[in-house]
Amino acid sequence: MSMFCFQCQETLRNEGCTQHGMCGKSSDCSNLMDVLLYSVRGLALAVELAEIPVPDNVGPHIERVLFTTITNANFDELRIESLIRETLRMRNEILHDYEEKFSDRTDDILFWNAATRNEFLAKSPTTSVLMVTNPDIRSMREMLMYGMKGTAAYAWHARRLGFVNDEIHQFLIHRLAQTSQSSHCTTENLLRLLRECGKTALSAMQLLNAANTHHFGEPEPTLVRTTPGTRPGILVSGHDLCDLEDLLIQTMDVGIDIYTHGEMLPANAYPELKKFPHLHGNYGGSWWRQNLEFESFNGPILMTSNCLIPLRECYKNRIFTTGTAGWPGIRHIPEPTVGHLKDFSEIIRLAKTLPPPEPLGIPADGTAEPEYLTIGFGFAQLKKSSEEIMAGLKSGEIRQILIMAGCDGRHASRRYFEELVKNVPHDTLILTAGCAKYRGNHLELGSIGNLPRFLDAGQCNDSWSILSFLNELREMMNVKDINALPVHFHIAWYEQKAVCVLLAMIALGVRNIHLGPTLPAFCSRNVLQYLTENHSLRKTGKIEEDLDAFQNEEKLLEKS
Ligand code: SF4
Ligand code: SF3
Repeated sequence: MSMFCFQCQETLRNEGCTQHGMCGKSSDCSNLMDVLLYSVRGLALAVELAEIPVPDNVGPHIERVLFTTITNANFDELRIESLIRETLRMRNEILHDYEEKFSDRTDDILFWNAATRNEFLAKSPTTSVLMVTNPDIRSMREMLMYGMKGTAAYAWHARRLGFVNDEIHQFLIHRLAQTSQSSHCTTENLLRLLRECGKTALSAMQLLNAANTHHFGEPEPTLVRTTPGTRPGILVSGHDLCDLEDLLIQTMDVGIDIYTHGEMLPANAYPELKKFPHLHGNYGGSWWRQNLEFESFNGPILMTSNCLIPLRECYKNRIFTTGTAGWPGIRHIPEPTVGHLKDFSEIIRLAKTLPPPEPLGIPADGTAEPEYLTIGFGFAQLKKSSEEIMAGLKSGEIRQILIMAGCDGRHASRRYFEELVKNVPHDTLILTAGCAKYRGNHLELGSIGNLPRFLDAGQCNDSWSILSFLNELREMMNVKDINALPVHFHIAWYEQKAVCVLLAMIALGVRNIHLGPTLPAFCSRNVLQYLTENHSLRKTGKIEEDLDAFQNEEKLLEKS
């Protein structure tokens, strides 16, 4: 069966995946996701038309659905099918309870029903992205959907820690409802909604930062060990710090160590997580290296969110998913009942029977010194360093700041970001967040004064820390906006959380963002032109030419 998906950077020929996903998603899975998103728009429209407060179960459900359809989160068709059923059930309940509000409506999105996989698949052609025939409207509507997916993912993690912002799920519901109706999908309205989405994305990142720092303390500069120990281990990947904490509690004094992978690396900087002596350190690099690194880890692996890639036989029997992550046939750790921890006992039992991890890329004879990564420059720490950074900028010791953040990916073209970090002048301070950090965090980049030159703010959602710090710096330096600071933005994007962060940056008025390694396939020519003309967004260029800008550009600090 054919499909259409163009939501991520690795989409086929930078146009769209049409037979199967380059990510490993089957066409059926992709088509079921289209139906799921259609169902969730219908649910949102039912809530709007019923003119009721958002029912308690609907807000979290919508977040879960949007997060589940993010690239590399969930490949399990049975889970997608059951989410469709659950969504239709919730919608039908509202239709039933507030029948009078729908008496004059005939919309398919409100009244269609189905129960079986075959019926869902039969429905899918009418729910495809391609049903919107105007390429500009399709482009903006999808960009909005991707921004909402990222926003929902961040809100989901915050909710798990008890932090909820009603305005975020109100936004998601209103906008899903609106964009289910073509009358609302005008250029003007969609542009407005995209700006609104950027602001909501910022709120979601701020909420998650509040949730994380409230529970786990402010991240602090930390050297994270990257060489494994001698005890069996469990490797935790994805973004969910709450899952990591539950696992750390359940593995106290049982003779095994816990390691982070990919986007879980920043967990090592939070005081309430690093206090566990068996949080040993980090193993490996960013998400796409899992098929190279999971084999030699030897122990169980827990995926708490994206990015999951097609599994290799050698670790298939020791990988688990939880939260919104899923893979067909792989054991999934369910949500706990209220007041309980997630039950990771099956993973722990398995870990005890398996050998310890093997070192990666260093001599295996145990003679090598442990290697470390430096992390822990979230907002509070950046703020603490702001006087020093301002003084450096004023004295010329720091000439400029490079923001190299976003996602990593497998294509060779991503070496651009590594080359950039390696070759920018030595008086450039580099700030990073998201898994793009793995393009620079292994390099010896030295320091400026007391500060490492490469400052890692954390996960992709911690881009909020970078943006808030720049705003702080702007105020301290008395310049009128962030664009007047000597800052260069080179953003690596891959999936929809990066789209959410990009919309947040645009909403803040950031200009001259270099986005790469390609521009999104979901942006039509006119939408790209709009972004170029109004926000000076551009594609990352040839590395030599882009580096020239660092040598030549003497940015004047405009006094406000
Ligand atoms: Fe293709 Fe990306 Fe969609 Fe996967 S998520 S099907 S790689 S566009
Ligand atoms: Fe990475 Fe998947 Fe985007 Fe959280 S984990 S930034 S790609």
